[in-house]
Amino acid sequence: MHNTPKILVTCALPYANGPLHLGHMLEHIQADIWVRYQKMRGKTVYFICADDAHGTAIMLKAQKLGISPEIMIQQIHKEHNQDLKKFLINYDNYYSTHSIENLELSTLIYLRLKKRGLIQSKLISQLYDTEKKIFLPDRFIKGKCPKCQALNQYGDNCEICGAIYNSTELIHPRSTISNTIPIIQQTEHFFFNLTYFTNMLYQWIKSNNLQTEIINKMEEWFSTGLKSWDISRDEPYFGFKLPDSNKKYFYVWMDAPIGYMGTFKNLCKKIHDISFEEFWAQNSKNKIYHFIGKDIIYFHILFWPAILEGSQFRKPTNIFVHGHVTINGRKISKSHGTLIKAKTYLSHLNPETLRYYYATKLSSNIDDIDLNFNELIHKINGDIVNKIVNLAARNAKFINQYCNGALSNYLLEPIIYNTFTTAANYIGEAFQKRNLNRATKKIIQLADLANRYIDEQCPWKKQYTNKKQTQAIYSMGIQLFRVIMIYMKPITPVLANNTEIFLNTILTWESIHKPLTEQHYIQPFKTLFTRITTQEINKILSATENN
Ligand code: NOT
Ligand code: ZN
Repeated sequence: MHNTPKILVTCALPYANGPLHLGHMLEHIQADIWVRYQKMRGKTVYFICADDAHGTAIMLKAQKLGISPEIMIQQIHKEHNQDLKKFLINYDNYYSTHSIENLELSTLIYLRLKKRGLIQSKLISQLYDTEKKIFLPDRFIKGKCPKCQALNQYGDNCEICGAIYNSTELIHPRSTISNTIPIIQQTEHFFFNLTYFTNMLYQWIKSNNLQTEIINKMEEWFSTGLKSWDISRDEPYFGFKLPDSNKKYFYVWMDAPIGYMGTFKNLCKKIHDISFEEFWAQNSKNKIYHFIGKDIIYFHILFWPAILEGSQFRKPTNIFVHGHVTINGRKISKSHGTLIKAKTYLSHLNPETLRYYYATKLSSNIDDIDLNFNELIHKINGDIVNKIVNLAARNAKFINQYCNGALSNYLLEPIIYNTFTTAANYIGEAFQKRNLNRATKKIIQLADLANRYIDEQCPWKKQYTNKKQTQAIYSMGIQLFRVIMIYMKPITPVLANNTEIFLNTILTWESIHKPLTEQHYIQPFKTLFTRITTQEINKILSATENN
């Protein structure tokens, strides 16, 4: 056993009530690239995710489809899993929160919290749909804003004036499930005492190197004070029952983060050299990182660490937050025609196009990221096809045709080669810190440099006069291409694998400093990447409109 800490990486758990779309894919791609980079640097990493399978929305969706929620979440799980695989997201386990492991852990955690007096019951008033016989979650209620009188606002906040209120304050509320007027009814709920953890959380956040934007946000929350958190829901509900009540369920947001642990626990059953405790025990030296979007920070930097602390488990090492995706400048929504399914994208374009495109836009800040399809075409055809892959094509031609695939056994331009290898520090740090935009920019600068070098050598004018020299120039081009592809490997793993076949070598980070100069033969060049066309983009967009 060695002592370097192992790493557990998670993405937010997608809801099991609809298909994955390109907004989801940003996070899975960001995390997958980071994980692949860590593995290239010799780290042991476990990468997990799951479907978030509980809650009223999922129950109602299944009802609408006329199937049981169990069947629905199974079908959706299968689809999510397939989409993720096709986008080359390399999960060690893609599981579900509706699992035995999660039930056991949720129960254990709840009982530990209860034993420490951290769970209190309170009577609260909620809107109740008498026709559907269900307490209404805020998003299934619409009414007039109590503050600005705007019509058609949801039960928790007003999209027009920004007011935050209780659904019982809404004027003329209406259930969007049955379209009837709900009544106010009292019910007993269970609350987790978040306030108790105020100091611990403040210290934890301050000492954990979170992104600055997150720290600012959090200061805001602390200044208004942390309140108890309602962790129970009434029946009918799809989820886990509280261990001490026959009629109350865990709120989906309670068992969702515990789903990270449940998924890991399930992985431990499949892989025998890891144990649950070595990651989740309070004294664990291993690292846990959660990749999430900025809409769910509250859950991850307040509730989750408090729940873990309260139940004697370790807290995450860090939370990596990204911004939201907009598509051609617009928010992702079905009504805007911007909800592009992962599957639709996959049926027209190579997944590595999106992986690369997102990489060029991703950084460690939480700004939103616009997916612009013109820019996508431009970047794929300009950077990957014209600059990177073409570098291989133009240099391989002579080597294949006149040298039997043999590269020169020396480096013609060690100084240029050196420029490429010293970039490893900069690019490595950019990967490490999730500044993928910097990494790709540097990679493309190197590709420009390599192409310019080949242009300047103009070897085609000399090729028959001095074959050895020409071979050395073209070999130089191949050597530089190889280094570029090592840097690209976490982003475009299939392109990297095909490059490995073409170059007869494995692209490893350590081999950056070892050019292929010892009697090395390459394979005949085959197309490594195809251009994107506007027709393909139009097909994606029109399939989306007809959704
Ligand atoms: N299903 C949620 C969402 O926003 C994410 C749950 C992430 C897991 O899509 N939990 N926590 N905390
Ligand atoms: Zn309002």
